[in-house]
Amino acid sequence: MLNKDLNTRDKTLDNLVAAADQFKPQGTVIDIHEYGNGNINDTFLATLDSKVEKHFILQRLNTQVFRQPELVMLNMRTFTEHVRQRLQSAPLSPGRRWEVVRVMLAQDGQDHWIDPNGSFWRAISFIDGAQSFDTIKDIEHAREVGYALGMFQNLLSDLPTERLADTLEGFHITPRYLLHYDEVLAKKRTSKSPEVAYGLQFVSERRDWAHVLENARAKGRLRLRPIHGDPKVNNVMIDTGTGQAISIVDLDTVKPGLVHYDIGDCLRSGCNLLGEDIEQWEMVRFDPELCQAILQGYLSLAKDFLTENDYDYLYDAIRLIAFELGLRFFTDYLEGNVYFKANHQEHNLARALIQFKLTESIESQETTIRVIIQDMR
Ligand code: GN1
Ligand code: MG
Repeated sequence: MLNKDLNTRDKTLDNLVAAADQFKPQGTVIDIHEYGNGNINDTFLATLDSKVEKHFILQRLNTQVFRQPELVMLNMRTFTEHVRQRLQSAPLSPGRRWEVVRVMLAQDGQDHWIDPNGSFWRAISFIDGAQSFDTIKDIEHAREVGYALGMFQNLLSDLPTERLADTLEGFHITPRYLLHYDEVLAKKRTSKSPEVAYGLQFVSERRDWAHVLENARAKGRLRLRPIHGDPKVNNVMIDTGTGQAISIVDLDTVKPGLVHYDIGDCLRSGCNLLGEDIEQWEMVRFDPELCQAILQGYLSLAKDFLTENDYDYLYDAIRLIAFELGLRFFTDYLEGNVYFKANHQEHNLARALIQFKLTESIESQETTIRVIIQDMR
């Protein structure tokens, strides 16, 4: 039994090294281990015995989620090229640096490698001298997280949306998640634990309002732009020396969308100091001071491209993306954990309750949050 385990582990390691070898720039891979805590893809940090480039990020894409991984790579290359050119032509304010990751090519010149089992691998350059955090450390960090999102969207603001493929249809379109939720419920006889009953009730009380952003888009009040799609706190890289934000990583969901999805996602993640994976879900709350700091950082750049209508929907965006993520986790729990990686059977239920609690906290502070937004217009 032990031998069999060891064999399987060796095999996995062999596979990893084989994948890393496809992309390694120079030198030999001397270490490779799991990295970060993504809910979808498998991410590894590879270390080389080279002085030029010591590390790179190796990822196995989840092709159940990203059905057309080649398009994800195409978007990533379009985006990184665009930003590199923008940074060359319009320098940043003094004392600021901004990094864009590089998509690394495999030995055959492609931007990915498909292994003999059909797994889709890609490699991305590693940003040195920076780190990310799962939760916000202090007000300064909050401002930097907001700044990073403003910078990111600003760098993309002149890229026509037609240049980006829709790599994840329905992503952040809340009514689509509701449709799927209804389908899952229709197929399933749910055991009514108190937590499940709370979730069902929670969703049913908010389902009409959940169309708010898509209705505004349909009426032409909000328009599509290139967005990040997943700007949560731990995707913002902070320079270890200066404490300044220098990049946003995880570019799989860069595609056309509403900037509101990004703002909502950044705030639901940044203003929840307990994080999105804790046991005491009842303690979760939305911190308005952090909200103010993140928005200050964000608007220092975004004020140049946001419209009056955009401001009108900021509060709804904050409330909606927390609700939507709760709905997505809850649906996945009901469906048997088919989308998000789960460490145990109830993991996605626990995650859902955290986001629902956060939504409640946002709702209970609506006036305060609206005043914060109003004061920054
Ligand atoms: C997923 O895998 P990760 O952690 O980068 C998800 C996001 C969620 C996030 C919640 C493609 O992102 O939408 O906000 O989990 N990504 C996708 O932690 O669904
Ligand atoms: Mg992601």
